[in-house]
Order: sequence, then structure tokens, then C-alpha cells
Amino acid sequence: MIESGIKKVGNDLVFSGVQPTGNLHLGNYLGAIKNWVDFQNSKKCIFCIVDLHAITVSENRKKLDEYSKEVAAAYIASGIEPKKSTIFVQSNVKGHSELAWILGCHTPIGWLNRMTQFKDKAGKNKEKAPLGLYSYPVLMAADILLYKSNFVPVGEDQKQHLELCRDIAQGFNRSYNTDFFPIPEPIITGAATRVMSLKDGKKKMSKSDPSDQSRINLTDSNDQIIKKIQRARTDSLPFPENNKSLEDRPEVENLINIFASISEKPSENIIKEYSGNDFKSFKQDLSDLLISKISKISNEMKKLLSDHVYLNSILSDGAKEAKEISEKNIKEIKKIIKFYI
Ligand code: AQP
Repeated sequence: MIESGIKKVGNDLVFSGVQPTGNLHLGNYLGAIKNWVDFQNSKKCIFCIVDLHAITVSENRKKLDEYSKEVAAAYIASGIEPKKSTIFVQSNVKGHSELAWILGCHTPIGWLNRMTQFKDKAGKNKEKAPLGLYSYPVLMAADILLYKSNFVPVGEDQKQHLELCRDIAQGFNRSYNTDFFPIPEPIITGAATRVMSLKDGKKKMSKSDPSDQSRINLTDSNDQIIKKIQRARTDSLPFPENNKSLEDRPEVENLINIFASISEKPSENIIKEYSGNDFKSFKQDLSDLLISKISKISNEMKKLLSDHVYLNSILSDGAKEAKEISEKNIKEIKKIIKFYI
């Protein structure tokens, strides 16, 4: 697996996505979207708004259309250029569901039983959880393999699903004695591959956390950012003196990683700069950095969201491009399986 830098193989196609579930946050940006931008100049990039994934949780089914446009606006505002990259909504391209069924028929249940995200999300209510939540990683494998993608830039939380996708691709290739599917490489890179909650350094920053104080949303105002960072949990110890003194201080480590990712400076330099001080000046500077980054994105998102015609045309062109590639691949897959076509 590649955790920093990339190597060139096969078609050089990059694929990734975000669910349209509202509350897009700093974790989605630093762990995923920010890292997509640089790929656009050297590779074919496909960035999807994964609404079929979103409906696996009933509370997410309320504002799919509105949130899908919000994700599209966030992509563009963060630097994804529709002229260079394909941006589209997953449910507009039927190949995703079709391939998910085909791959599901080739995936042993034992592999899915190992997935920790299902266990976390289903909780004690496993028997009542929808089948879609259980088979979510198969749909994710279909998203990636439908385009024969080589690289998948994601946050650390998606590592296990990516490993399953690789197993599914290898299993399919073995079954049909083919090398049709490339084995995609997860790209988990940057200083903030797992951004944690501002309230609890052991919990991932997440859209579904009931406390808005736990995350920085991409739509937060400057005031909200300042207050959230001021109130972000630290501990009673002084600012760390080196990386070693971050052990067992997950909240402090998280804030330093966010600082490092936004400023694009190594965490060692940040620690050197602030050690010996209390957290006040560090938090002030972190707020300033976040405001300068997030306010640009949120202002641009607002502008884009007021222009429905433009956003609709981007998503419709993107779906056309995605259909073109995926329909060709589905045809090939059907030939390999020897469906009557
Ligand atoms: N906290 C995070 N740190 C780093 N990366 C993260 N990602 C999500 N949270 C963090 C990355 O963002 C991309 C899109 O995620 P998603 O919206 O498809 O789903 P998710 O991972 O389920 O996001 P949430 O916020 O945790 O949503 P809920 O609360 O609904 O479960 C992925 O690349 C992911 O790794």
C-alpha cells in the first residue's frame, strides 16, 4: 500500500467519493478532498458523490438532492476543476448498482463479517440493520472497479474497505483467469489522515456526531471556528516539547496534526515553535489558519450553490462521461462472466 507519494501503473485512473449526508467537515477535507486536487494534472480523475451509500442510514435519506449539490460545490470550491476531473452523482450511473450485485455474488460473507465499520454503525441493533449497510463495502468496491481505478485517495478510516476491494478484485481475476481488474492502491497521505473529534481525541471527527462542537464544518463562520478551537479539548500539561511527549495526548496530537496539514509544515517544526508556551497562542494561530482556508472554501461554496444551472450542468456532463467509461467496462465484465449479451 502507498501511504505517501504515488507510483505510475496501468491506466493511472484516480477514483474517490464523499457521501451527501450534510455537515461536510475538516476531516473530509484534510483526509480526502484536499489530497485529490494535485492528481488532476497528471491523471484521469473521477470524483463521485456517493448517494447510494448515503441511503444505507435512514436519517440520511431526507435531503439527498440538496446535500449532493453541496458536496459538488465543496469539491469545486476546494480546487477540483470540472474541466479536468469528472464529477457526478453515483445514482445517475446504473453501473454502480449492477456491478455491486455481480461482485456481491463473488464475495464470501466471511470477508464482510470482518468489517469494523458495519459493527460500529449497526451497534447492538445488528438484526435490524439494513442489508445495504452490511454490503456497503461491496458497493464501494464496485464504485472503484467499475472504472478500473488504480488509485483511491481516502482517509485512514477507509483502509479496511480498500483492502476488501483489493481482495474482491483479485478473487474475480482468479475466478475467471483474467487480469481485467487492476488491484487499486489506497492513497492515505498527509499529516491528517484521521482527524479526530475536537471533544474526544479517541473518536473520529464525523458528520453524524450529535455535537456540532466536535467538528469544524466547511460552512462554519469565522466566529464559530474561533469558538470551536478555543473550546477544543486539550489537557492540563504544557505544550509538548517533542513528538515523543505526544504519547497518550490524543487531543493535543490531533490539533497539531490539523495545524501541520493546513500549514503544510512538519509537526516537529510546529512543536518547536510553540513549546514552552501555553495553548493560547497556538490555538489563536490555528484558528487564523483555519479561517483563511475554510472561509475561502465556504464563500466559494455559497456562490456555487446559488447557481443551480451551473452545478446541474457540471453533474450532468460528469454523469455522461462516467456512463461512457462504465458501460464499456460493464460490457467487458459481462463477456468475461459469459452472460448472454
Ligand atoms: N475524521 C476523518 N479524518 C480523515 N478523513 C476522514 N474522512 C471522513 N472522516 C474523516 C474521509 O472522507 C471521505 C468521505 O467520507 P464519507 O463522507 O464518505 O463517509 P464517512 O467516512 O463515513 O464520513 P463521516 O464524517 O464519518 O460520516 P458518518 O458520520 O456519516 O459516518 C473518505 O475518504 C473518508 O476516509
